[in-house]
Amino acid sequence: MAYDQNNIFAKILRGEIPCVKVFEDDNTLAFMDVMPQAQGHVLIIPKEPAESLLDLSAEGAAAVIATTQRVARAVKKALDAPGIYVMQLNGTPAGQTVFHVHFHVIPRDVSVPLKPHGGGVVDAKVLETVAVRIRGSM
Ligand code: DGP
Repeated sequence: MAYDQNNIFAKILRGEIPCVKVFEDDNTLAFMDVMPQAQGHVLIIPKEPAESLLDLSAEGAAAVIATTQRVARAVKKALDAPGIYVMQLNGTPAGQTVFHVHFHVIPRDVSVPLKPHGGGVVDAKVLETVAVRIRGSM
């Protein structure tokens, strides 16, 4: 399948729809997931157009994993998370719903059940209160 330039993350990268940004550099962007599975759920994407990890260049993969590690450390610190779940889905059968490759960073605490994937939408103002703490820990 050809990369769809109109997928939602391509629109976010072009600034056509808003996101609550956590981090950006020349090759990657990190922003709050609007359907968080836990408080502090962040998505990390390469700027390179690639549907899945299997389509991404080695350079793009290196850049996105470096930012994922950086964000994971910041999320752990900001939210005092006992554990960090890193999730990455490729293809509809694996559960991928947005076809621009992305990594999920999700804080985990055994006493807090993980919310469903693609569940309820959280207001940007609420996400911003968490993002501010994560940005301050980077
Ligand atoms: P996946 O199923 O792995 O492709 O995850 C897609 C994630 O993207 C899912 O957790 C919900 C999130 N998401 C969907 N639409 C938007 C959006 O418009 N903005 C943001 N920030 N996240 C979105």
